[in-house]
Amino acid sequence: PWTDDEGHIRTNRGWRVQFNSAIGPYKGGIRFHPSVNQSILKFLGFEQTFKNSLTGLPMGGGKGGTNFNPKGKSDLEVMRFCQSFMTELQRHIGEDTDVPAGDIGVGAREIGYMFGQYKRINNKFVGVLTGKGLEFGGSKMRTEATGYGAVFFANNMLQHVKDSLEGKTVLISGSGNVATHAAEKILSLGGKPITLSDSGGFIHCEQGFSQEQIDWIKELKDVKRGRISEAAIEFQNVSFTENAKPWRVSANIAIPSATQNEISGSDANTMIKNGINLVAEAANMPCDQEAVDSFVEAGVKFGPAKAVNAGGVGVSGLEMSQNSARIAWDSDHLANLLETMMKDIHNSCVEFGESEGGINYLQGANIAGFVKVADAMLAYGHV
Ligand code: NDP
Ligand code: 2IT
Repeated sequence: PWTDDEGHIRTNRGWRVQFNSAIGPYKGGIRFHPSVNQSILKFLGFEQTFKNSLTGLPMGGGKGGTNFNPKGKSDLEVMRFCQSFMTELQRHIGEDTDVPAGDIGVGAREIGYMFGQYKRINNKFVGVLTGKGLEFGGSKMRTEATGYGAVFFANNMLQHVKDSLEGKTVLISGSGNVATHAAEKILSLGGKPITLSDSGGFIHCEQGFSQEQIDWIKELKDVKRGRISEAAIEFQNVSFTENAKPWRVSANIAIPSATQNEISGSDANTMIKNGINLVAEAANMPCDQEAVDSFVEAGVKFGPAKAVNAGGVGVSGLEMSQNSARIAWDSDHLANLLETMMKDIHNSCVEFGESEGGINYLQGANIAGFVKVADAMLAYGHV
């Protein structure tokens, strides 16, 4: 329960799914979105278990969330909701038990309110959440990690077949944390991010978004909490298409970065016809099963979410290490660790995914992630 600005008491449901702790404390994000239910959090917790295993760090899998809709809420309403949510959640989590982080609708602001409430109640300053502000135990590079990591992974896939990002056009969906940082890294590695979106529609810039435009969009989303359509009013070379996804635009690469099931089988067939030959899932399971099957059958290089977006939780793991040791590493060091981690994950996918038609990244990521968790569970015996 939380109190809105008119003084009315409102109620939302919240959950935490603690899926598997065989190789470390439960670890995974918290999502604030009206579509959240227990079923969605269970699939996310399941996937998180194997993703976290792929990072090579000691983290189990979990996921949490609520059907609270942060859109249109004031700062104080969000604060009161976060405090109420943490008042319940705090008894279930801990730096060695379960360490939540951000996800859709949960960024630095929400983590700050939740960490503050945990600290207030427990009188302990510990790394119980990741994605914290840099002033109070957050790690450099965590904000950028998921989007940057996804692009490093896509780049590794290209380099494996002696190709590169240079000059490639890239469709990106979403315009939040993951999407904007993916766009930024694509640009810095010589590619052209040409679309971004939100739940209202998508924007398209034929020559590719500039860093200045990406910065403007970050500010629009993070600070002004505006809509992506506003970018088409601000910039002459940007167009907006209402109530549509970017998948009909011709390009070389797609990096879906908004939400689950955002690419259907028929979207996939359109994308294949229009020349997409690499898909890297930066969101969690953005391609539905038919879409995955279509891409794999058509020989499109397909990077699955649990490998592609593991850089986010990977740097969360590094935030936990820094918190435990009470130290703070610099950006260059963390950027190197992230890049190396993504390379190692790519190598694991290659090792377990080798097949006649090239690398099957789906198989590679599933097997590589599973083996360690299964071995640990067997080693523990049973009671
Ligand atoms: P944000 O809340 O920062 O941004 C989400 C973006 O996706 C917004 O543009 C939002 O538009 C759009 N979106 C969300 N839900 C829907 C929907 N149902 N239909 C259409 N558009 C939607 O979230 P993140 O960038 O953090 O997360 C994006 C994806 O990446 C998620 O799948 C998340 O699980 C995954 N992920 C995130 C990580 C992280 O570190 N943050 C780590 C690994 C994976 P609108 O504002 O209109 O809702
Ligand atoms: O889906 C994910 O991997 C995340 N939302 C990040 C989880 C984390 O603990 O950093």
